[in-house]
Amino acid sequence: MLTIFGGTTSRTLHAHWMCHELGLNYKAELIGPRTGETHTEAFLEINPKGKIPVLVDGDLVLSEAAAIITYLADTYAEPGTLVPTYGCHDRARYNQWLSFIQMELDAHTLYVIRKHRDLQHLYGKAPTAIKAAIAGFNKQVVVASEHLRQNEYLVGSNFTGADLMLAGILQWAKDYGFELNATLTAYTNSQCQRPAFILAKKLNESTAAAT
Ligand SMILES: N[C@@H](CCC(=O)N[C@@H](CS)C(=O)NCC(=O)O)C(=O)O
Repeated sequence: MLTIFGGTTSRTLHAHWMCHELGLNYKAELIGPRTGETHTEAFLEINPKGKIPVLVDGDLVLSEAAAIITYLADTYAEPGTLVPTYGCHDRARYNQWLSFIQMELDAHTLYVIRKHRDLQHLYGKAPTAIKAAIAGFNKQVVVASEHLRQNEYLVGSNFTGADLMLAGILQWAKDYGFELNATLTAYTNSQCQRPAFILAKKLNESTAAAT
């Protein structure tokens, strides 16, 4: 039985969303961040990072949202759907978008805002870093917007894990008060109407442990 650990956050939503796109029968262990649940002895044995999401599929234990969604699509999707097949240019472009989304729109920007504004009681206040993070996000997101002005999807002519990650991140940005332009708003609204997103979001938010 496949299990996904983690609920309530944008990154855990990515993992649940991909499971729902694939119609997988899986177990959702909706543990939340900063609840103590990610630092129990049992969970640290699964993921010593003490972080969610984590996927367990037989002998495989995988953390990192981008790696999880890509593994799921590689393993359980019809070849060439949800993730481009290995060895083609679209696969390289898919990897490029995933790295870009994780680094430029998450780690360097939204996550800095999360840590030093929303969680400043844990990580400290850093107004200059927040200012730079907001500017950085606004600058980098234009790259995605320009691409989507001319293309329906990030890679090729179908929805892939890259769209799943970007739409999830843009939702997070909206929740943080970023104003998305018309292209990004239409794109996000369209991806978030997918039945798999609606089901996964409901599941991801269904724990009382939201922080
Ligand atoms: N690079 C990881 C980041 C995972 C991460 O930071 N997860 C946060 C929640 S979104 C977490 O588990 N925090 C645990 C805690 O602080 O207890 C990914 O993309 O999956």
